Parts: sequence; structure tokens; C-alpha cells
Amino acid sequence: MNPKNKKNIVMFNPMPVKHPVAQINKKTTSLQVPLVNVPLSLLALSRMVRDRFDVRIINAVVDNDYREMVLEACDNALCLAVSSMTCYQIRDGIDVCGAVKEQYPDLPVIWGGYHPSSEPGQTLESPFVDIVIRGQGELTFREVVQRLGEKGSVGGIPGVSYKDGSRIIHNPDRKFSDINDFPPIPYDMIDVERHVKGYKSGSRCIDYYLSQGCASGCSFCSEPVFCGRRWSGLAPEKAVMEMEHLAKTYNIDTFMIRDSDFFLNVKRVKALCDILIEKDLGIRLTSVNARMEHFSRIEDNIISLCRKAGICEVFFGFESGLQEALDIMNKASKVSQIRTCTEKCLKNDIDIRGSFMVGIPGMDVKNEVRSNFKEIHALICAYGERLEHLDVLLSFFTPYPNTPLYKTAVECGLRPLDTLADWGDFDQFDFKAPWFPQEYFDLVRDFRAAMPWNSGCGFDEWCRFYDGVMERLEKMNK
Ligand code: B12
Ligand code: SF4
Repeated sequence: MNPKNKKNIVMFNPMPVKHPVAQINKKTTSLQVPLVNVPLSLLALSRMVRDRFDVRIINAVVDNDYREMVLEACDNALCLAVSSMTCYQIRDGIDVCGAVKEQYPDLPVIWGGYHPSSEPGQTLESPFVDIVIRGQGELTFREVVQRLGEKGSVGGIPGVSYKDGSRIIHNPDRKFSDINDFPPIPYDMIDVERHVKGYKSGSRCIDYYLSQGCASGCSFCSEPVFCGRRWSGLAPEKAVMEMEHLAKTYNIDTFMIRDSDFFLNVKRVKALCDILIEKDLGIRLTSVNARMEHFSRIEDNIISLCRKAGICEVFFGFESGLQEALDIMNKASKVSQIRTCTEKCLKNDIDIRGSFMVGIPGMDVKNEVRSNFKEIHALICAYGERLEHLDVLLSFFTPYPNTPLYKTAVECGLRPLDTLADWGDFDQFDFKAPWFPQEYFDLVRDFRAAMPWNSGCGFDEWCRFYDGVMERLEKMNK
């Protein structure tokens, strides 16, 4: 027991990507996502329990010897709490929890986050997981650790799934809470300096979020499964106060915004911008997520206000240049809105990060690939010589658990992923769907590697490549 007689809680954020470059690269490029991430999920939970427990946060992306650190921290701890998306985090989480269970067989291991929330039963079938907390974690986690501290059962706590002998019990869901009811994210619980990254013109950028959830229902996305299309946003005054505190305390010039739908409430966005402009903090907000269907309808005076307030980059999930694919994805968007959003951003000097994906089940592959290439090329032409203001991510469709498109993917020939370990070993970077022919797969990878952000080429060189790749595409079999 530690000197203050508080029990320890150990929290672990496993490595999201296997790629070794992730551990050393602090710069953001379109191929390497910014991996020096603030463990926001764990901090959000820690704020609810730090008054009663000693919390130790171990983040694989900054703690090189994280496995040993977790094992050491678990000695005499109350529980180990692990966060996981559907990606390599599962594999890494399983490996570390396996080692923990070998050394401390009776230590309760709790998993939460997008993957366990989407597949609680399957997650609990793993011998290394005892409790799953589904959805928003703050209140549920606080209740669970309190019960564990009293050596009680987690039976009846809303939002919890758990093992009772060989049975898996799912308690009822918990209501989605207003995030204004929680204390601020406690950045003081981590070494912030190790989580600061360079991003575009900002040299001191950290992750931050000011809303949780999403009201949309895209059929490939985990968000609707996770939050049931609910959304909650921090009051503008609170958000600005927090960002001001962080900017001043840690000398931060850029906030990478991790919301799923920042613009959902335009009135709130306007109020936020008004306060930011009035305070003149000299900070930038980047990677600010917007739905293209919505953004294309936002009035220009609001967008220009956003720019004045420091919003200098918007992240759009454009997803596809093929209308049929957008419809199957339930994006509620039109392909033409990609261009409307681009024009609005160009006019207001706002950079774009845009993501596209190919390989949606049920599409005519040639048509899908062609439409995506064309739209990406149109974006590149719109920026021309100013390509440092644009960043395009092109990926292959990846099925996520319990989403409608996962079911379609299985109907189209995907081998079902039946265990937690199956998902951990599933390739999120370059998933090659059985319905996506190899020659198209290779072509898309060539296209992606040649994009200016990945190859370093200039606009003219890109245009020559584009003409060649389109010729290659047209010669390919249907
Ligand atoms: C930051 C981020 C990342 C970071 C890493 C984050 C990390 N944990 O290490 C990076 C950039 C590395 C990343 C990578 C990926 N990401 Co990401 N990412 C996000 C993002 C934008 C914010 C996450 C966040 O911090 N939110 C704030 C915190 C407070 O919320 P939270 O994480 O949901 O945590 C709450 C609950 O989930 C729960 N909880 C979470 N963990 C735990 C643990 C325990 C023990 C408990 C009790 C509760 C609990 O309680 C928390 C408080 O309420 C989300 C979208 C979003 N808005 O959430 C996508 C999101 C999580 N990512 C997603 C995906 C798919 C990925 C990738 C797998 C693929 C991709 N397209 O990029 C890759 C991983 C592989 C790769 N290619 O690198 C999906 C998840 C889908 C899924 N089924 O897992 C999301 C939801 C985006 C989306 N809508 O598709 N991501
Ligand atoms: S893709 Fe984006 S808009 Fe659609 S449900 Fe997911 S987070 Fe929401």
C-alpha cells in the first residue's frame, strides 16, 4: 500500500500501430498519423477517480519500456484498465494483459474504448479480460473501481459487461452524460512535454477535445455503435478557459482537435469563435472535424469567423468520389459537396485534411477507383502550387465490429472475425478485401505512394503521374 493509504489504479494505452516509425517520428505526415498522442481516454477516466485512488498512466507511444512498467505498477494494484480501438492496440493489449495475468492472476483487468464497446461479449471471452465498460466511461469507471475497492460485485452497474464464472453478463446501458458535468481533462497527470508535437506551422501542438459523440449514422463507422448517435459539447466559455490554461501553462500554440463532429451546433461554434477572438490567445485549432454535408451549408461569414478565431485546418471525411458508395455508407452527402467545401476553405484560407477510401463492398471496383482518383486529383488541382495547405489520406475500406457494413462485408466474402485476437491481428493499414482484385489494390497503393505528401513531388510532376495512372486504370480488366 502506498504512503497515503490509497490503492493504485494502473491505466494502459497500448500501441496503436505496429510500425516502428511510430515510436520515433514526432512529425505528422499523411502516411504516419501523429502518434505522440495525449492519452485523452485515460485522462478522461482518471479525472473521476484521482481523488480516491493513486492513478498511474502508462502510454505505449511515449513509454518505451511500457510492458515492464505495467508489470511493475500492477504489484498490489486495485485493477488494470486498458483502452483499445479496433487495431493493433488489441494485439498489444492482449500481450501485456497476458503477462500481467501470469504474474497477478487475481488482478481485475478492465477494458474499455471503441473496440470493447462494440464487441463486449467477444472481448470478455478472452481469458485476459474480466470486465468491459461500454461507451462513455467516466461514471461507469468510477462506480466500478469503487465497488472493486469495497470487494463488491459489479453486478447491476449500468454500462458494464462482466464474467460471472463461465457466464458473460451484460448490465443495461448507461445514459450518455453531458461532458460539462465532468472536471477538466487533467493534463497535469502526464508529462505534457513528451506529448507535444510539431504540426504544420505550429511547433507546440497537443491533442484536445471539446465534444464527444456524433449524431450521424454512417454505416462503416463505429461511432453510432459506440454512442448511439448522441453528442455532447463543452460550453464555449469552459472550452476556451481550458485551452487558455493549457496554452499558458505548457506554452502550446496549436490544438489538434479530436472531436467527431466539431461543427454540429453552429451557434455554439460561433460563440466559441467570438470568445477566442476577444481573448486573442494566439492559438490555432487544427484537424477540426467537419461533415461535408453540413459544412457545405454553413454560411461564409461563420467560416471566416472560424478562421479569424484560429481554426486553420478542417478535417473532412470525404470518403468517396462515387455517389453510390456515399449512399451505401449512409453519408447523407453528395460528391459535389467535396468541391463546395474545398471552395469555401480556399476562399477563407483554411487548410484541408481529407480522407477517402476505396473497397466498399458491392461497388463496381473500376468505377469506384476511377471516381476516387478523379476527386483527389480535382482537390490537388484546386490547390495547385499550394499543396502544403492540403493533405489527402487514401485508405482501403476496413470493416469495424457490429457496423452495418461489416455485415455486408461478410456477405461479400469476408471471413468473420470471431475472437478478440482475430481483430488484433487484422490489418487496419492495408486491408485487402476479397472482393477487391489484386491489380486494383496495387494500383491504389501506387497512387497513394505517389501523392505529393507521400512522394514529395511537385504539382507538375503529379499531373504527369496522374495521366499515366489513369491510362493504366483504363486498360485494366473490369
Ligand atoms: C485520437 C484518435 C486516435 C489516435 C490514438 C488514440 C489513442 N487512444 O491512442 C491515433 C491518431 C493514433 C488514432 C489511430 C487510429 N484510429 Co483513432 N481516433 C482518435 C479520435 C479522433 C479521438 C479519440 C479520443 O481520444 N477521444 C477522446 C476520449 C476521451 O474519448 P474515448 O477515447 O472515446 O474514451 C472514452 C470512452 O471510449 C471510454 N474509454 C476509452 N478507453 C477506455 C478504457 C477503459 C478501461 C474504460 C473503462 C473506458 C474507456 O471512456 C472514455 C471517456 O468517456 C477518435 C474519434 C473520437 N472523436 O473519439 C478516433 C477513433 C477512436 N479512431 C478510430 C480508428 C478506426 C483508428 C484507426 C484504427 C484507423 C484509422 N482510420 O486511423 C487508427 C489506428 C491504427 C493506425 N492507422 O494508426 C475509430 C475507432 C473505431 C474502432 N472500432 O476502434 C474512431 C472512433 C474514429 C472513427 N469515428 O472512426 N486514433
Ligand atoms: S463517419 Fe464521421 S460523421 Fe459519420 S458517424 Fe462516423 S464520426 Fe459521425
